[in-house]
Amino acid sequence: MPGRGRFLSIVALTLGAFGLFSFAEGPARGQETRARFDDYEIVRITARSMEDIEDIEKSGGNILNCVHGPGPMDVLVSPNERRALSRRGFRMETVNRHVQSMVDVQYASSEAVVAGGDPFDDFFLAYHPYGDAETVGSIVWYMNELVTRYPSLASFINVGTTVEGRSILGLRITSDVLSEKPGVFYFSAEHAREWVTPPVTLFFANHLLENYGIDSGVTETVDNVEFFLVPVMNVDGYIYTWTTNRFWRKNRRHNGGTSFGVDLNRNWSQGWGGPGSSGSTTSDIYRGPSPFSEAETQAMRDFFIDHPNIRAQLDIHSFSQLILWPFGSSNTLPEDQDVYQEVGSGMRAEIFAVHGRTYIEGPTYSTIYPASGVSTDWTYDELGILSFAYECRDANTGQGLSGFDLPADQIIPQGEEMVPALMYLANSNWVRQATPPPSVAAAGSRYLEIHPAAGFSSISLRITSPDYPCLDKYVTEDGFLDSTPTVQSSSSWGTMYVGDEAILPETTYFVEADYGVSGTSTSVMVTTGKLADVAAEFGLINFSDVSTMVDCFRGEAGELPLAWCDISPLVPNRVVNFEDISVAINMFRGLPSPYGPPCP
Ligand code: 0X9
Ligand code: ZN
Repeated sequence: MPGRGRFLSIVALTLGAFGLFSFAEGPARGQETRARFDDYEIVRITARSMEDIEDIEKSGGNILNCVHGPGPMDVLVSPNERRALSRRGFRMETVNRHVQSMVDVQYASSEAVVAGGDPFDDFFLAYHPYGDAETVGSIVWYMNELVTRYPSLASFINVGTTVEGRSILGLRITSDVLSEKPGVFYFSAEHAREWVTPPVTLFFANHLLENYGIDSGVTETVDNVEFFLVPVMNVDGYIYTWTTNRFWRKNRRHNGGTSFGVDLNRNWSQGWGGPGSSGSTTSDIYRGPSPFSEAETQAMRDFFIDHPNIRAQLDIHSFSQLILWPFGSSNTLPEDQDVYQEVGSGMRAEIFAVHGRTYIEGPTYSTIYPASGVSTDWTYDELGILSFAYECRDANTGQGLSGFDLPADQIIPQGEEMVPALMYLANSNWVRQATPPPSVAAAGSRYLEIHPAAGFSSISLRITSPDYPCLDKYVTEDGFLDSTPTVQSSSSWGTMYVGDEAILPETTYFVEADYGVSGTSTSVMVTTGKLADVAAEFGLINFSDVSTMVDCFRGEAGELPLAWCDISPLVPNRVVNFEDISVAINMFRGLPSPYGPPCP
């Protein structure tokens, strides 16, 4: 099933952050019911094997390291958990006894900023809850401010819906100087507790917007690249870290019993179930019951599929100061290892130049540890997207602080050092020298995806067969399987229109033709309603020509200028092979095709 069409929408901004759900770890009725860590400690344990790591997890200890591999581990433990680990023979050194006060400082900082200064200008002085457009100082409010302040450059995107029904919101940032450009997708907080990561994405968004028209490099990039920025992928989990448990990592799927959560960065399908993931529902690296079982990974997957111009992605995590690339599921180098190495070390140098922080780059498996079902492996392997994951500050040196509790006064330096690296990736040859993808792309042998530009008034699909005029055909907004056609079929030519209203921009429409007859002479064509835009939007098919033909068939534009030609070689098994529709249309246009001589 190809990706589904999506609407730009900020309708679902009510997030139900407080008090709508109940959780295994205790009721979530606002901040007074946040789990407290008064008697907790962070202890350091040296794990000798993966079995040790499993044992630590079984004891209830919450591993805080980025690196889940043999070696020193910082583990958050209650007094009981500490005793359980002791009984299992683990030797521990206490590295932090003040977990609760560390967490309190972070929660409090947001409120202080809202109360004290300008919530927009001071946004990066503190961490912030997810919130909504009306909640001043929240993440969604900040995005809404950016959209309001820079309406010609920034708009909301809604990637999809979480398991608890919230919208995964982000920003699209680009100018309208060009209509076709390569895209990059940067997202953060796939893991809920990695609080420094949403501000990185938002700091970058603000940087692009406030410097457009002022800084020539930013202006040139925003003119030539389409940015999709999602500060919080794991919305439910992130909210849960504010309402209930600061150290929550996974999403909030109910696994049954008292177990919640799937590690979203183990749930993508490439290498799913492999090393560095767990089948145990209580594990922090639980991979879920099946690949893409989770609403959040499905939404992201579909967004990538729906935006074939995306050439690079960055999945921003914390902590350990790393720049990672495929593969995580096996010790195999990617085919484009040279490109990864070049761009990876380029970004490392950009980061270092800002505040002298050292990041280490390399393939995930060999640089940190095996991790299967991670986003980067899927986007690279499946879609050919140049795919990186960052681990932000702090370095993994273990000063006894939780790496997820980076002091808020490091948010700005963290943002500052990331900006040039994120620019570097967007301006890499891989992104910038890409041929703009055609907006009409085959999504499988029986599908054609159409990406209409803004302002189109119709899509029509025409299928004719002299042998069999009663054709089955569907055009839907949301894939066609099991769905009722939303178009009227009219006229003996089988022309269909998607309603009479404007077609929604940014929505993918799927077209299927399944006529089920052995037509000796069969023709398929697709057109959209607004020819000027169409010509600019579609690189592959010259729709002006085709629609002229369609108009002729409708009797609206005089004589048919071209003859129909036989495209039966394109339709093996009586199913239109839409992969070849551009060939078919080239044939109509009199251009050469591998299927024989052009049409007369
Ligand atoms: O284990 C992970 O998922 C990542 N580390 S973290 O501490 N943030 O949990 C590392 C995996 C790297 N991510 C990708 N290669 N996508
Ligand atoms: Zn992470």
